[in-house]
Amino acid sequence: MTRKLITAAAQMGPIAKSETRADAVVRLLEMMREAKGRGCELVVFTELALTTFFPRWVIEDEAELDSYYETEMPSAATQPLFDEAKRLCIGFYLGFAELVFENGVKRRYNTSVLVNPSGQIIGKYRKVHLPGHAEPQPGRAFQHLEKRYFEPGDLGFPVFQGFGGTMGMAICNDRRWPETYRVMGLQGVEMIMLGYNTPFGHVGDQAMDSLTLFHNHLSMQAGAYQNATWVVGTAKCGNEEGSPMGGQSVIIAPSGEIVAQAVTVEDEVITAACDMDMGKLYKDTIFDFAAHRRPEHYGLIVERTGAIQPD
Ligand code: CDT
Repeated sequence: MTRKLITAAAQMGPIAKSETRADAVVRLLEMMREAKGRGCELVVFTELALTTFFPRWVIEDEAELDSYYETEMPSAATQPLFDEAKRLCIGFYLGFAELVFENGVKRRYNTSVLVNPSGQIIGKYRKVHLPGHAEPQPGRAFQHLEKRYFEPGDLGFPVFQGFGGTMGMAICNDRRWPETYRVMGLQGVEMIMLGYNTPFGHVGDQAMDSLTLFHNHLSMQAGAYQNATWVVGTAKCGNEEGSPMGGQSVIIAPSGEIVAQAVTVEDEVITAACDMDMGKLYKDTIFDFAAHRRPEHYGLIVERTGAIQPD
């Protein structure tokens, strides 16, 4: 019996600064219902799906900054997502800014949760690879202050049993780092879900900026293939408060092939029937880690070349 998981990536167009949580949730609910209508059991929303991408601005006022974060999940504003998921019997991945007090210390994370079709949170991930900078950079039309507004996640890259498989989460910039996929690959991950907000022009180098969409797919397709896993990448995109962001949300098979791709930079649901057994073909052959990986030799190579020691 094959394990088919019909999955949606629910891409979001821009969220204006003036839009409320309730406005965003209405859009997410609409896409959740569309996904269910197409037979999906799982819908993958984007990174920071409840607000505009606020790290583009310097926000000095703490109360204003706090207003972009969730202090509880679910909250009154997000409860409708959980209720509708339960009613429709569909799970979801949701990215949001998280504010918690730990031992009296205020902590901020860029977080995602995985919710099962009963409306219960079965997994939580906090973004590890925070891009951009902590201090505003002069001359930029838009900042990228994730290092100012978040601290690196402290939960590692765990995997979760759910949806008939082994599920993992990542967030945006994580997708560019092979370690993200490999740490979950070593735990047998079968589907990695991730959301992203990727502004054009963030590097300031024309040649690299023109490759933004290519690098988006390149990293996710490589991560999928090299770890024999499905990857679902969901964008927030379009022109958000004057900052254009890349779309092209995708569902990628363990072969590295794109099986579904968004064609707009607006709210758009794409779906695929993901065979969760497909990764086994690769895990048992070309990427049989036990048979072919040689971690004991990586250190020797590093020592001989005088490069840095492996972790
Ligand atoms: N949200 C996020 O991580 N965005 C980054 C932008 C590039 S770094 C300024 C990304 O990797 O897509």
